[in-house]
Amino acid sequence: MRIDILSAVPELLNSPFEHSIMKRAQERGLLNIQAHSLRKWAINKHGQIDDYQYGGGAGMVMMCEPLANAIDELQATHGKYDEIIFVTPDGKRFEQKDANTLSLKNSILIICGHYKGIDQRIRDLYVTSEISIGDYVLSGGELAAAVIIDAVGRIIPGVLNDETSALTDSFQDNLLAPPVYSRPAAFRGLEVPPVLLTGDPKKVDAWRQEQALERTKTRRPDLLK
Ligand code: 6GU
Repeated sequence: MRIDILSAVPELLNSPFEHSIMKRAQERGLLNIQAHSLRKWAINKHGQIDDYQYGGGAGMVMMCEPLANAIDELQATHGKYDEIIFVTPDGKRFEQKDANTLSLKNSILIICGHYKGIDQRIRDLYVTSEISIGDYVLSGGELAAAVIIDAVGRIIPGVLNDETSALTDSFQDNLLAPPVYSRPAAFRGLEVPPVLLTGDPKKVDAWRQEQALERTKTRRPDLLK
């Protein structure tokens, strides 16, 4: 999968994909992530990409031309994107099922907004999906883009070593994950639940299922409806 990102601050995206699972996905050729500076398509020598908003009011708006020229050039070079995503707090809230759907695409462009957002006409003309990562406001879309790319990248087939492990994540079956333990069997007076030491996979599975349900009931009852 190819993922391009358009950003006024691409430096924010330097580290998130250089470690651990995202690094492996790229090394295996399963994921190609490229962050592009919008300033490359600035309207003048000063690097201008934003301007005052019509109608007045505080906050700058990211202009049409830099974004349109950037998208046109990227699509002329790499082909049409399957999705052009704008990350914005007024978008539809991102959930595991959205990550699952995106993980099957061949190419995605993510536009990161800053300031008051981007000119509405770019949303009308180019954007195919508008995504928020939760009900709070970030200072820019870059961290949201990184969250989405991580959630999508790790479930691309072949990225995780243990193919089953993504299936037991919290949310894949609308249940939170059960508690996990490692050595030692006793730590500061707390013991690992004896069922996990029985070596009986049926009992272990039943216990995990019950714990997952219990956690979900107390922490996220909305998931059970
Ligand atoms: Cl996608 N962008 C910004 N700026 N803030 C957010 C967000 C996105 N999702 C939640 N808050």
